[in-house]
Amino acid sequence: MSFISRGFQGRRRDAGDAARVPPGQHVVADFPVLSAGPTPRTSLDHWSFSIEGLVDEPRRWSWDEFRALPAEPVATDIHCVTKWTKLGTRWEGVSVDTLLGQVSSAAPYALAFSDGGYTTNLPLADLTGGKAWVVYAYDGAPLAPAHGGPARLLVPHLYFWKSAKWVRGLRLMPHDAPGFWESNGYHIYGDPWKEQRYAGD
Ligand SMILES: Nc1nc2c(c(=O)[nH]1)N[C@H]1C(S)=C(S)[C@@H](COP(=O)(O)O)O[C@H]1N2
Ligand SMILES: [Mo]
Repeated sequence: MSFISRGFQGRRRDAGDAARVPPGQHVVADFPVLSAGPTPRTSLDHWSFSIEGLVDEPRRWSWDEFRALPAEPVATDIHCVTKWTKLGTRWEGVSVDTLLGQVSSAAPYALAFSDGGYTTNLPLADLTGGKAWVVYAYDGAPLAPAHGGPARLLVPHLYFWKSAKWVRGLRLMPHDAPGFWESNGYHIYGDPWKEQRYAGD
């Protein structure tokens, strides 16, 4: 009965989707939770987002001030170093360009810091130019605490460990310095398209 060759049976992901999956990654339908520690709970009354370090005047937004900043929807694929990729995730938040636009700094690097002590380092060039956001909504709902709510960094062109959950600010730095996972064997930069998973990759 089978005159269709095996290779053409069943539903296949189309070539356009395949081109979106970096080397060594596989696509998942669910949204795994990966946290190095417990989920911190900071009430919105006590939440703030700060830009500090190598900056003329440090800047700090309360939750209400932060939520009053212009926001935008973001639809993007995300890639975890543990090899899952999730296509077409939908977020909403404030572009890091908007936040950095309110400070004066020539710093080339940043360390994102979070409630609970997590940190991750990024070049400023990877946080600017429409490539990074501080997001507070996922799939049309407030970002769940397990996924970094009330707000997380989203830097989807790098492995997802760079997208610090429960983010509370950026420390602007004169030089690159490893964050939590980068001090524990992960790559200093983390480009999924170059498979920069571990130090030395
Ligand atoms: N604060 C904090 N942010 C974090 C982590 C963490 O442990 N703590 N894990 C990172 C890693 S390794 C990944 S893959 C993603 C996981 O995000 P998710 O739990 O929403 O999938 O968050 C990143 N951001
Ligand atoms: Mo990860």
